[in-house]
Amino acid sequence: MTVVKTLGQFIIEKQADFPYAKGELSRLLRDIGIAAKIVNREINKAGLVDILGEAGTVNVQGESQKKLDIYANEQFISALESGGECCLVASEENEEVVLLNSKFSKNGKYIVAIDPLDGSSNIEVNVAVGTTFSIYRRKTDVSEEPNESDVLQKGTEQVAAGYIVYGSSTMLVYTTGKGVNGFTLDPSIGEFCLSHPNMRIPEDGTIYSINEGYYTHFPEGVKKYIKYCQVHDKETNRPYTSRYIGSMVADLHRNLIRGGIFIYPTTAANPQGKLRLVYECNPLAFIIEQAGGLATNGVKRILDIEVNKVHQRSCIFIGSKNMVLKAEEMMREYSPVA
Ligand code: P6P
Repeated sequence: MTVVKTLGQFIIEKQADFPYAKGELSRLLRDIGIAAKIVNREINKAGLVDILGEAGTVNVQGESQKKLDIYANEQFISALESGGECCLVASEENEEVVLLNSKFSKNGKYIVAIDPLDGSSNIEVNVAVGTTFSIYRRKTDVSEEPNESDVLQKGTEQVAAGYIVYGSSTMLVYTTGKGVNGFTLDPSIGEFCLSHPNMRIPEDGTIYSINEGYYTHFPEGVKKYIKYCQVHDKETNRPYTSRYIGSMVADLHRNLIRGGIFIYPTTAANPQGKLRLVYECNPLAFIIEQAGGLATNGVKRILDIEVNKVHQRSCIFIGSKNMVLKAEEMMREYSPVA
C-alpha cells in the first residue's frame, strides 16, 4: 500500500532541517499551499464562471490584468496576512509593496515576493499557468515598519522558493535550500501529496524553449545558440526539440523533469529582458540550482544579481547545466559584454 505523504506532513518532518526554527517557515509554506488550493479551484472552473477575461485594469507592467490574476493575488495576500508569519508582500500585481497589518502579521519574520498568476494570458485558452514565490527573512527590525528595502535582497538570500503549476494536474514544487520536492494536488482529499521527491534536472537535455518570433531582435550569441540547437548531429542528439508554452512556469517544470533550457534574452522591446528578477527569475533560479541546474543572465548567476528595484527585469538562461554552459559560451563568443 503506498503511503501518501501530504505537504503539511512533509513540512513538519523537514522542520528538523532547521534546528533553531520555531515552525514559522513551516506555517508560512502551509499558508501558501492553502492559497494555491483556493486559486486552483477557481482556475479549474474558470470557463464556467465570470472570472475569465479582462478586469479592465492594468498592472505595474502596464499589462492588462485578467480577473483571475487579481483574484489569485488577493487569495495569496489574504492567506499570508491571516497566517501571520509574513509582514510584507511584493507582488507583480501591485506597484507598491503590500504591508500586512493584521495583529498577527505585522511582526512576521518573513517577507514574500510573488507572481500570483504567471502566464495569465493563457487562461482563456486553457493552457497551463503558474504561481512563483520567494521567501526572505525581513531585514528591518521587528520594532520598525517593514518596507521596500526588505525586498531588495539578492536571490542568494532566499530562505525558500517555489512554484505552483496549474496544468493537467496541479503541482507545488519548492525548496528550502536542501533539495527540491514536488507535490501533486489530490482533489479527492484536497491535499498536495509528495509525488516527486528530491527532483533533479538532467545535466543534458534536448529541449530548448524560446520565443523564436523575436529572432531578429536577439543578441548574436542567442541566434548562434538557436542555430546550434537546430544542427543535425547524431552524437549530440541534435537537432533539439523546440517547446514554448508562453507560461514560464510550465516550460520550466517540463525542463526540470525532462531536461532542457529556457531562454528569455534581451530584445528590442525588452532591452533588460522581460521577466522580473525578484518574483520570477530568482525563485526559479533557486529551484533549478537546487535541482543541479544553472540559471544565469548569460553572463552572471541570477542569484548574484544586485536587486535595486522591486519590479526589476532580467534576461534569463535557465535549465540543464551543460545546455546553459553551451549557451553562455556562445554569448561570450558572439555577444561579449564590454
Ligand atoms: P512572450 C508570461 O507573461 C511570461 O512572463 C512568462 O511566463 C512567459 O514565458 C513569457 O512571459 C512569454 O513572453 O514575450 O514570449 O509572450
